[in-house]
Amino acid sequence: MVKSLITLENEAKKALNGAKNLKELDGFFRVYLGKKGEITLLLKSLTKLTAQERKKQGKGINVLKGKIQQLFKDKTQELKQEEISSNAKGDWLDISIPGIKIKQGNLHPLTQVQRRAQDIFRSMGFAVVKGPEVESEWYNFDALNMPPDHPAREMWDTFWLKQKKRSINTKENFLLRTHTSPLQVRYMQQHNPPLRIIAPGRVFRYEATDANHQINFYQLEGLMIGKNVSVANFRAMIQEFYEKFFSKKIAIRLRPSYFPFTEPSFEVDMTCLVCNGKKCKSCGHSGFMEMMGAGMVHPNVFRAAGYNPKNWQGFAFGMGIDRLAMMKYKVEDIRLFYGKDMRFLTQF
Ligand code: FA5
Repeated sequence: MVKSLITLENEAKKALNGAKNLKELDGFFRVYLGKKGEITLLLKSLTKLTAQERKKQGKGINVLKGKIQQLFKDKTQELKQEEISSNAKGDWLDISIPGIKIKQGNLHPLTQVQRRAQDIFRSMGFAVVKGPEVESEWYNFDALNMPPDHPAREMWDTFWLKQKKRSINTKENFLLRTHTSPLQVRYMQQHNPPLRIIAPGRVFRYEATDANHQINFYQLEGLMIGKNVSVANFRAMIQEFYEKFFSKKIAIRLRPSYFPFTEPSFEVDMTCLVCNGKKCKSCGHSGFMEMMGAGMVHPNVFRAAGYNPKNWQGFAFGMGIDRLAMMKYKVEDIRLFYGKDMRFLTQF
């Protein structure tokens, strides 16, 4: 052994006493206790000795190592304490510490989709209007050509509201609106044609949920009335809307359908973008997603709103905003939008 253990101990103690701060203490650790430190190397060199020698020398070195480690620990504590009290005295500020990141929220994907759709319709000359979610039976059904005994009422599974005490003036029933179509009559009663409006909002249906049905979802109603507004205008307008919304060519189809408040009536489907038409659970294994109901406004709806159906004509449509969001973001299941999983909701 080149240095005696006593010399090494004295040297180490001197170096330890001389350390003025934690950085110097780090240096001390490297020289004596680190991987290539003197004490560590001494221990490693024991392998070259005979078993008897190793036992004799090893004990001494381990005792020394223990002593120096303890002294190192004490010194570290002492210097840390000193550093804390000197920082407090000197109003010290470490400007290199990274700041606390402020978490920024984001709009719900359905809100984003609704706003984007509104912007596109605004650019096409449509005004945005809103209406009540608790609606009267008259606006939700009667005014839309569905008197109380009309079988078409069955098309919408309805949440009726119980009224404990009716006011004297109203014999009306109320419900959670099943669609945004009541806004057609509400708006026409207050405004003269020609007109172009959209009415986005929440609607409610008492039905079972699945991959593309919710009990509470969002629709965007559209209404355009003029002297010569036709189905061709509707077809062109909706095609343009989809192309602006998806920023690419979209295949749509108009399917004959029935709504009491439009004649003729149709549903608009588009190729399912979740599976690109290959048929998946989101599109009910059809390759197409039903996006909206539409048609030419029925004369009885004009009458309910106080318009003369001989003078005016136009189209109306009601598109599902959730379905639009499913297609835009390729979301397989509508229910994900209503869950509380922030990992899902914050990625849009
Ligand atoms: C209606 O609600 C009509 N008021 C639409 C309309 C307006 C027709 C104006 C004619 C003129 P429907 O029930 O089909 O129609 O719903 C319209 C759209 O809402 C559907 O095409 C679909 O995109 C969406 N939708 C319907 N039910 C649900 C549901 N349970 N969950 C999510 N979206 C739905």
